[in-house]
Amino acid sequence: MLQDWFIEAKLGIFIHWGIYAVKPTGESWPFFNGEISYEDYMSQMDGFGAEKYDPAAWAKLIQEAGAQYAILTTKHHDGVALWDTKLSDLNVIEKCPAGRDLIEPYCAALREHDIKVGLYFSHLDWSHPDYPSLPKEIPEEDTGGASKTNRFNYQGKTDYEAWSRFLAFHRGQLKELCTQFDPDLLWFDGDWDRSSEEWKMKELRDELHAWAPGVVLNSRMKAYGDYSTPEQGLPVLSPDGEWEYCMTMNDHWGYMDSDTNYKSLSQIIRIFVECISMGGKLLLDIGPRADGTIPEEQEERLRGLGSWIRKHKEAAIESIKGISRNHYAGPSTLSRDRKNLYLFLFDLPQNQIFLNGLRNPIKRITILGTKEELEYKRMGGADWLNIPGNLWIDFPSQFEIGMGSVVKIELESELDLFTGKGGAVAQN
Ligand code: FHN
Repeated sequence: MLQDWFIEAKLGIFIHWGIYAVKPTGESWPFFNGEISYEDYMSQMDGFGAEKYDPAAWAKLIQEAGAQYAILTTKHHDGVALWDTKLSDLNVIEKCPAGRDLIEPYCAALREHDIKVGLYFSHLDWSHPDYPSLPKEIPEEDTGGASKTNRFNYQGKTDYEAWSRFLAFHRGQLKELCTQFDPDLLWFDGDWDRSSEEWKMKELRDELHAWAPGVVLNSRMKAYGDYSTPEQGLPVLSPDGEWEYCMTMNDHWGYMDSDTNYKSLSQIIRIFVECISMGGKLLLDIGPRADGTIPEEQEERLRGLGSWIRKHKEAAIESIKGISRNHYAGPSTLSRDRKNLYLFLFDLPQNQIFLNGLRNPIKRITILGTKEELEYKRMGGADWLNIPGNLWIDFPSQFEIGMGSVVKIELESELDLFTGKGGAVAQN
């Protein structure tokens, strides 16, 4: 169920960590798509040692990034559990040099740093013998030389005896996660294969709340989640209700040494601001190496984002969604009491900053984090119709191009905007 901490949160850190970081191959999909054989993919278990895993350092970095919560993969579609599950020997304790539970220390470290604990769990499990799958011939040219029959692609009818055994396993692992780690949030994935009825999602919601009272559930439980999870494509319009946009820093969720296509810090800040201006939050992904270290490019971006957030905290974290882009042609937020309006500037204005439809008298306009006051002038308007003029704001002398500056407009009263179609318009 939704909690105040989640509604007020603005930034989460997503962590995709698993055996797929060893070669690396990318998470689960390479064997599903026949790019490599299942055996080849799973051989990575021999190299997953978590030798330098330092959850306290992770938690400190997540805190320095300015995040309020984090989500760690406990089991991706490959079925390899990062905790000591008693329901399968496919886990990093029994099959990997890591040889220990990796989830409990993550949860403890986050809690020591006042970061809410999120656990990712894949409903589907491409390693489980009872997960419904029927052999499907895939054309040689589509397999890249891998085995012609990919037992992970299933078509047609499900064996419902196997399915009920799988559901018992699915529930059993979720009960382990809930009762052993008491997560604040469960981030589900992989519900697409079966219907809500086949997953028994309605019953699952009740079971989860019995095992972890108050736990927040993401949308990937068919219709039984608490919030939307748009992924990789930044929404243009705000999804209904609470939502969180999840995004990679480069093009891979898990560690991929060859992937240097990183978004710049300025781009990440801009995407973060676009999310919060629409009332959403950003779940920014990192992919640690098999030894538990975090790629320097990712650590650098997390620290840079945190530094920017600390400088603009009242506009970025202690705020609510902003105003329509019909009023200001850019992202904005409001203070919770609606008496401060924050306009985010990422591009150098050619002349002045333009705001339309603001009725409030203004106390002053400054650049957040500086003492610089900006000159402004209200022009036009139709007082007899209570239609305010336009506000023209001189842009700041010191302007940090790209990293996002914030114009703070302190109002004499709660925000009052004109939202009509104008005054005495000509009647057709
Ligand atoms: O298939 C997964 C994918 O590997 C990755 O974990 C993303 C993260 O949101 N979720 C699924 C694709 O939507």
